[in-house]
Amino acid sequence: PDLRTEFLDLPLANPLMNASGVWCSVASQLEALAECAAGAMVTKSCTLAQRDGNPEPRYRATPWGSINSMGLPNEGFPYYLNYARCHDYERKPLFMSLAGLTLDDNLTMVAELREAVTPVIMELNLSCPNVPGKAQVGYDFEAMDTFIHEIADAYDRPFGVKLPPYFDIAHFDEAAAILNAYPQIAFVTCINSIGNGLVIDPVSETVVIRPKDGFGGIGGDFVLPTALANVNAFFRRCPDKKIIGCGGVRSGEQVFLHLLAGAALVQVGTQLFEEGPLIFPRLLEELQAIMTAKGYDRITDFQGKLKTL
Ligand code: RRO
Repeated sequence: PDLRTEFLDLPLANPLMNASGVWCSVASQLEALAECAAGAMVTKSCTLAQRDGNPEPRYRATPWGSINSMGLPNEGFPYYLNYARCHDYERKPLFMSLAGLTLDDNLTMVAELREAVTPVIMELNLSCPNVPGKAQVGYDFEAMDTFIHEIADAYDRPFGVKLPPYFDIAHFDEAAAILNAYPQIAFVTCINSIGNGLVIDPVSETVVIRPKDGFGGIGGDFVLPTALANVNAFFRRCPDKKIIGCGGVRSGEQVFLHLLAGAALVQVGTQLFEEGPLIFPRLLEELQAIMTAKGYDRITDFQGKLKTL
């Protein structure tokens, strides 16, 4: 089967990429992603200035997924912009995730990105759950509309937004209506981690990460049905936008499910953290095996073709 695909008129070898935050914080990791089998890649969400993030331990995997409260540790916007300037775009597209602590910080970064001579694609993170004292913009629809309005005014290229998971049909409707008012929003990435879960170790009777009394964003197997629901909800509601799926991918089967639900590209977070970039050739082989068994020759044969009863 042929795994080649397109995104915003760019050709990709396949629809896989990392989820922002995993394996993309420093140049050595970004270079590994550039060389690996993934069809595209994204940088760690950045702020204007470098940040150390929250105290460790701040990530823990369990057999069913992960919890993290990293707190936006990153090398700062200029570092990732510098990587973006050197990236080999012939090899694969590069996305740059922005997560400024304020709207003004985002506007400053966007103004620089606009002037930068690089085809990097912006993914605006509206859903970081882990900065103490900062509510997620994606859960405050008025703030989200204002944010997007100002960014769209300041940025003259197509861009995307990374959303938190929603759990109510009314919220899917409201979020989609806001996004649909901005033709410049070319894609929507669903989902960020399910915010503020709590993993408890029954033996030690303690939480497993230090920040925020143990509360953190949940990823991995736990989040797959929520991720698929959000992908499909926005796929149905935003016909003029692309959806990037993220959440609960550990084998080719979950990649297949995201594509079926309407994802154009599929990101891998928790399981990439656990396996490293060699996960990508494995996922691609597993996806191809599923396609072969089903008689599908290319991704468009089933992408977005989820059946209802
Ligand atoms: O750095 C983090 O704590 C973090 C971010 Br910015 C995010 O968007 N999602 C997440 O699970 N962790």
